[in-house]
Amino acid sequence: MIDLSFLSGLTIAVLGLGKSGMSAARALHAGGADVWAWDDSEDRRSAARAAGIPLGDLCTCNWREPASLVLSPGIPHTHPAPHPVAVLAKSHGCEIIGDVELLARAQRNAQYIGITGTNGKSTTTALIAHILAAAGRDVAVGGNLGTPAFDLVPLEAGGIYVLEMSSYQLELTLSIAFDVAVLLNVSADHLERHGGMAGYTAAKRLIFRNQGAGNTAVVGVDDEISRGIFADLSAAADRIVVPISSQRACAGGVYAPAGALTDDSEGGAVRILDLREAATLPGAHNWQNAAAAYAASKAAGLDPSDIAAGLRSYPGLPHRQEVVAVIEGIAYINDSKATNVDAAGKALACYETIYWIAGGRPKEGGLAGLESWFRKIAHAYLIGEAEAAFAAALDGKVPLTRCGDLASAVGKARQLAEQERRPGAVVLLSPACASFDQFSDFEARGNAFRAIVETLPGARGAMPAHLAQAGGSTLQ
Ligand code: UMA
Repeated sequence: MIDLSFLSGLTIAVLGLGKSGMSAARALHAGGADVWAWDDSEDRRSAARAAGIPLGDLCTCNWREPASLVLSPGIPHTHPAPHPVAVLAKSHGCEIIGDVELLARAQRNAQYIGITGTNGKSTTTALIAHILAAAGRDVAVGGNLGTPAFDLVPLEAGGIYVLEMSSYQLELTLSIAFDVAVLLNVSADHLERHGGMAGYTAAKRLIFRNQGAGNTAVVGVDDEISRGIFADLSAAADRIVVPISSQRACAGGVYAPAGALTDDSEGGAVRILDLREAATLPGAHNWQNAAAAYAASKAAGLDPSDIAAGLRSYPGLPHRQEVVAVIEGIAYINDSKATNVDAAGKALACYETIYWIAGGRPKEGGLAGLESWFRKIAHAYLIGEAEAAFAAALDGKVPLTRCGDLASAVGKARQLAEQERRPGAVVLLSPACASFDQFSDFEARGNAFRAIVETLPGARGAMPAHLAQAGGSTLQ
């Protein structure tokens, strides 16, 4: 456990006893802090009590005592309305911080790589950690990715924390200077929580806060907002700034148009790898992730050849275009994490003949924006609350079957795919919907898909060639 004994004797309030809050409260209690923990849910408070965490009602306590309020990232402290406890803390001058801030104060000798962006940050985080670990570096990976800061191991000097940072977490991380900070892209998300696009962008920008000489900023330049941030950081000239792109060559940067990963960061473009060889990184969105991971790993001191080896051996993340089986030459792909149209479009872009399982609890806008991929869809299998609306949207454009549930959809997709035997066929679960109508979360939905596929008759085969080349266009 990470040692927090430097806080021994201090009163620390902890609000939110989910994953991150429980983990922080435990570490604080073990370190000798006087912990006042609270959660608005009685169930969570009971679980904390059972785990020996001292509770204190933070709405009625004496706010002159706590030195800090450790707030869970999901709890608002500004927009749409601050939690009453955050208001009390602020009015008494008590700092409001998150678990990553505490980690940085506790583990001062470690290095930190932080990754943010609207899309791709989990993959990029996992990819960087994989590349560093495969090259023999001492790494701990977590943050928004799922493992809270205080479930990570303590690292000696030379060890590297690789942390996925959400906009929520960045607002609660005050003093950290990331040795390497990565911003992949910015598009509209979590707007209610940040009071609009300007607030969301400002939160994302915090990944670069406190950086200085010797630190590296890796910045995507494929969207306008990130390009603006890149221009600002470059103009400030107070740190190393590396642009990355999946779309075009960028001077002094790392880029991968058509999957051709190229390093131009040292003056002179050097071809590193054809990313179409990296079967677990299909599509242009993953080529941006790979370019960012390359730039970050190089900034952390790795050789290009070690980074290329790590990119090749990356096993992929569950529920993100995860190939769960190959049966009769047909790949079954679990992309349950695609809970919106944007994410589903990225997966649809990667394959040529798609037996597409979609639906669940629909998001605003339905399937709008996916029209350009309809030509690749051999047949759509619709499930969940979105079934009727998606059927109406696809009617006359894509052959479809209303299936009700996932098991029926997989069964019907398999039957037709095996009957048609079209080249490059994939059965793709990429729902473009939330899962909550039929599952507890996207992971439960993806696990259910995997379980259903694993019961299908037929042996697992080798990765078909069309998957190794997903993303498609010819390397120039
Ligand atoms: N709670 C209150 N009062 C409130 C609201 C919540 O007491 O007004 C309590 C809840 O009862 C619950 C706890 O707060 O017990 C939940 O806290 P939380 O929502 O911060 O969730 P954690 O379980 O601590 O998980 C958090 C991240 N969750 C969010 O940011 C919403 C996880 O990111 C992260 O993996 C985890 O810490 C470990 O670092 C998840 C996420 O959805 C994956 N992130 C968002 C995203 O990716 O879009 C930002």
